[in-house]
Amino acid sequence: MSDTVDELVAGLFRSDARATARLITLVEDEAPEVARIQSAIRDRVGRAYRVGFTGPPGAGKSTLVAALAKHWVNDGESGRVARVSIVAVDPTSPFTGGALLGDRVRMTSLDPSVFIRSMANRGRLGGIAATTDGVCDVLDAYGSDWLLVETVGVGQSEVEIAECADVTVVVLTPGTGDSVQLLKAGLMEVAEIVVVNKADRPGADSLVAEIQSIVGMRPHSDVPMPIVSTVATENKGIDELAKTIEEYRTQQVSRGLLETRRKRNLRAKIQRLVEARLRREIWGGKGASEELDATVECILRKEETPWDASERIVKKWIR
Ligand SMILES: Nc1nc2c(ncn2[C@@H]2O[C@H](COP(=O)(O)OP(=O)(O)OP(=O)(O)O)[C@@H](O)[C@H]2O)c(=O)[nH]1
Ligand SMILES: [Mg+2]
Repeated sequence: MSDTVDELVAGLFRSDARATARLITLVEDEAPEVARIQSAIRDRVGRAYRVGFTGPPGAGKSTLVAALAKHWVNDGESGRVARVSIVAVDPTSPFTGGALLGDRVRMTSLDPSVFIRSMANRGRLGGIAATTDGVCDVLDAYGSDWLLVETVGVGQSEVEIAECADVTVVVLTPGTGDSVQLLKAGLMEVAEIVVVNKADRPGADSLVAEIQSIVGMRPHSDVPMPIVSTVATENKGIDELAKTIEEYRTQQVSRGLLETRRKRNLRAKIQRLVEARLRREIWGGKGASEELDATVECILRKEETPWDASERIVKKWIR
């Protein structure tokens, strides 16, 4: 017989990795037990510091995150070994199964006190952010000090992931040409710390200079944005990056900004969940698809405009 949610949560609180993994699977699968899990763990959520990492494919995010995890595990604050959890979100198509496996393999060589979870961004009703957030909550209750969330930043996903994090680190690389474009396009919106990884490659210094000039043009650039150069494969710059993140957290806590940030994240989370629920109600119900088809025909026959159709459908739900 399979374990009940209560048994699994008891296991989670004992930091049992197997129970934790099972709970994460339930959250990932958006199982009916999710509501129960959330209320069972809520008192233990909020202690972990959540660091989001985003950037173009292949920038070295996984390598960097693994190096940081090692750093924090070995260099635990207050003499105690820190517990680090990693969530790698793969927002690309199912064809990247190989890359996902690559991540798992590359990271399993880490310390056993590092909990790693890869998840694919497929068919999430509530969107990737809601699921990631739920998984992070479980890992928070597990007792993580550091929660590192990696996602490829190529579109909207990085904005959503930023809403799950206490701080967002954007990872760029020299020599590819797309880094500066991405930064201008949207990554800048979420960047709080920038990493120039693969600094062993030509063009690292000029990339730093370019980033500095872009950062300087931000409308609210009252605080300078930290830019850290790293060579993740050689463990270079990892100590400095860890220190930068720690200082960022200290600043956030002492200025009351962490609380503000978490409130803002929570607002976004509630909105996302409500919207997902409404989408399910409206389009997931019986006959919804047929009604949509019929509406299309009506519009094509010029009997209704798309605007009128949307009004009619919305009015069915808002009374
Ligand atoms: N030269 C050099 N190579 C690096 C560095 N960091 C990572 N790499 C290599 O870059 C490749 C991609 O690294 P990953 O860590 O998988 O990059 P990623 O950003 O996680 O990739 P995706 O998750 O697929 O987007 C690997 O072959 C790494 O060994 C670095 O600092 N210098
Ligand atoms: Mg990766």
